[in-house]
Amino acid sequence: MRFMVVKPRVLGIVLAGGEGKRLWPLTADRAKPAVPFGGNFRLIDFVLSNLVNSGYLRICVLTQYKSHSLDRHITTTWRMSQMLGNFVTPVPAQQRLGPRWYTGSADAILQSLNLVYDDNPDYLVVFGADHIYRMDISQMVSDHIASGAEASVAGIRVPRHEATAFGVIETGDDGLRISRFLEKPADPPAVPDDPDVAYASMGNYVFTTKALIDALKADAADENSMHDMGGNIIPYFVDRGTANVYDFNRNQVPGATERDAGYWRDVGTLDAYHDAHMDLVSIHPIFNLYNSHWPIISLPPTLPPAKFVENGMALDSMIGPGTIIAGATVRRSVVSDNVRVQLGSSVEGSVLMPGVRVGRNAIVRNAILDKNVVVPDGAMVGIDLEADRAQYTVTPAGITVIGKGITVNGR
Ligand code: ADQ
Repeated sequence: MRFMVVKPRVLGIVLAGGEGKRLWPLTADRAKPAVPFGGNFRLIDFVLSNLVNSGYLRICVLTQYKSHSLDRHITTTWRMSQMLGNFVTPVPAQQRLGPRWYTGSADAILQSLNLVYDDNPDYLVVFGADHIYRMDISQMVSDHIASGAEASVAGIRVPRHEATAFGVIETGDDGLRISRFLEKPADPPAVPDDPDVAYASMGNYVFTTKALIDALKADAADENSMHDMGGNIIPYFVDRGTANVYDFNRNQVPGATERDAGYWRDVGTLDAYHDAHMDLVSIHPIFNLYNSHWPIISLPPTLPPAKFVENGMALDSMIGPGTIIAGATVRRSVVSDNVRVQLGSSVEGSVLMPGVRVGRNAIVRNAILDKNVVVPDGAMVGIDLEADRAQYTVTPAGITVIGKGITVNGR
């Protein structure tokens, strides 16, 4: 007798409506998931690549805040074959349940349930859009199905002092069933075997469809709810005793190196964003963008290769197409496409987005320069932090961040 293996029907929902206040000024006129990352990607490309590489080709991206560049990016980069029934579709807030924007991430899904009814999936994969990582999501879905849980939460061990920014998970004796879930606790509980480590939610969930619909409806009727996935919906399933953790450590992605297996970064702050870039350029990269077995997908610009003239050079750096380094030195930096760095200048420990212009004899150190920033001849960024702070953003770790299109004051 032959058995037919019926693949479960899965719909991906990417929560991409976050404002990303802590990434200001990079989010001054774009949603956080649209913030450029790693030369020619945007943050959202990581979760979308993970979904697509995992075989999930039906994806709704829920947008809200300043969503124009995000919409444009999704429709130009992530167009899929509708004929095969595959899609990545940006779904803006539509006030389907009355004249209100999304009040929280759970409300975003509640207001978009028409998409779920239309697609009729068995399982919903609900993922955030703000993280740098590789993950085979089908392994988490398989575990979810085998466990019989209604909700599964991806969990990762993080230093306990960082866990105040996350949902923190405690499990029962089996290490699987979530016994307590605390959203952004002031004093995060440690894991049993290490007082300095907490078990954090990655903000990535798998739900059995009907169970999530019931939970969202119950939540909508609760006047005291913030309508937040981490704050309300996951605790609802924990109270019912039907929420499991999926340990990210168990996830295996083809082509991962010993160094970058298990890599996951929440780039919620400018310092975390800068650090994650430095992870890319270290000699043995802590996160390897060059793993072609699990590609991070984007649409490369149609530009000629990067060019180095007049002894211009770049060391321990990534340089995008269309960029010209002329008689200048770039070190430990991620330089995007269509950038110019002129004679006698030095760029170090920095992230330069598309279209940045660095004139002659200028210095850019430990900085993030958003699109089309101009650093005139002789100007200095990241040298006198007090002077930088008076005009731009300087992070707690001393990174100078200059917003889109600004011309830096010359000397
Ligand atoms: P946060 O990231 O702080 O914590 P949130 O701001 O809700 O939670 O963002 C989660 C995702 O939802 C992001 O991708 C964001 O863009 C999106 N989002 C936020 N508001 C939205 C809205 N109104 N409409 C659509 N999308 C929206 C969450 C969890 C924690 C977990 C961390 C991991 O709540 O438990 O530890 O993620 O980073």
